[in-house]
Amino acid sequence: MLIDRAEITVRGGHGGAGMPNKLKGPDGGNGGAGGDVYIKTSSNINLLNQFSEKDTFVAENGQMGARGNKTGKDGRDLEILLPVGTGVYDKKTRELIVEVNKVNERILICKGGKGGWGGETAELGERGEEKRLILSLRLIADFGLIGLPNAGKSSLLNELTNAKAITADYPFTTLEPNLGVFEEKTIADIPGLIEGASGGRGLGIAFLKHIEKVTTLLHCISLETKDALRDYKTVRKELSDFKPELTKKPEIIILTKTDMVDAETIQKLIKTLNNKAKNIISVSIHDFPSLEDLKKVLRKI
Ligand SMILES: Nc1nc2c(ncn2[C@@H]2O[C@H](COP(=O)(O)OP(=O)(O)OP(=O)(O)O)[C@@H](O)[C@H]2O)c(=O)[nH]1
Ligand SMILES: [Mg+2]
Repeated sequence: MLIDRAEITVRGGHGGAGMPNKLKGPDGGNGGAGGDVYIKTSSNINLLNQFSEKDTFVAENGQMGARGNKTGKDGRDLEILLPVGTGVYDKKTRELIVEVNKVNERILICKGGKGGWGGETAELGERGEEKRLILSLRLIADFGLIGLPNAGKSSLLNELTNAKAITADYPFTTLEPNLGVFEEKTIADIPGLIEGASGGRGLGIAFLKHIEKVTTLLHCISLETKDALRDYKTVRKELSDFKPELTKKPEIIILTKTDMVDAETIQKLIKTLNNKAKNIISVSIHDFPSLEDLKKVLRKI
């Protein structure tokens, strides 16, 4: 199951206390600094799963100063792995701290506390900074398969990529987005949308956010339908009700299951939809050449 939202608490290490002087002479060392907390970014989209078991992360404290003017050891930094596409929000202020979009970045999230001075006026170390974070993942993909339930989205993902998404002859087979890779481009298979999804119907809006970072929409319409234009408009309306910007993305209409209808019907439908998208293509997972044609179109984008 893809977990795309989590809450965690992170804290830098506390600074170590300074060592007071002994009566005889000035020999109390400073405390060491507490470790910082960093985010390290990764391409593994399943990383938010780790937080269902553990949700508090604390860097190491600095050590206390010692006699002989010895500074205490600094605490070790802590790294938390997060998938690219994660927005990191401060729960208290509700502000976006950072949105991670590149793999292998290291971003400071909480500073560790400074160590206290040792000596005559020896002090305690500073406390490490603490934050409650909301993590919200939106998949980043070159293509996003969208459409009504049962349109054949997951079946196409499986044909185009190495993914092994479950497909079945009933609506809402896909409950979580699936990802696959087609010649170095990522394709996301988004769960089926129905009328009212943006208002919470069906699987609701939980996964609509995953369309936000998709570059090109692959809008699947099953030729089993009685009214392809209506199906098309239903999905487009949900996109625009959720966020109008989604409808500005480049779109390819894919008429699926061509093996279920005759060629004349397909041609008629293509005409009806012609003014809706520049690219309309028809495929069947049982028709190899049609899949090759689809791949050619995807390669050009
Ligand atoms: N005849 C035929 N059946 C197809 C074709 N593509 C998919 N199907 C069947 O249609 C049904 C639905 O396919 P899925 O790929 O699960 O559809 P989906 O759009 O992912 O559905 P949801 O996950 O529920 O939104 C399955 O029984 C598939 O085997 C096709 O080209 N021809
Ligand atoms: Mg599916």
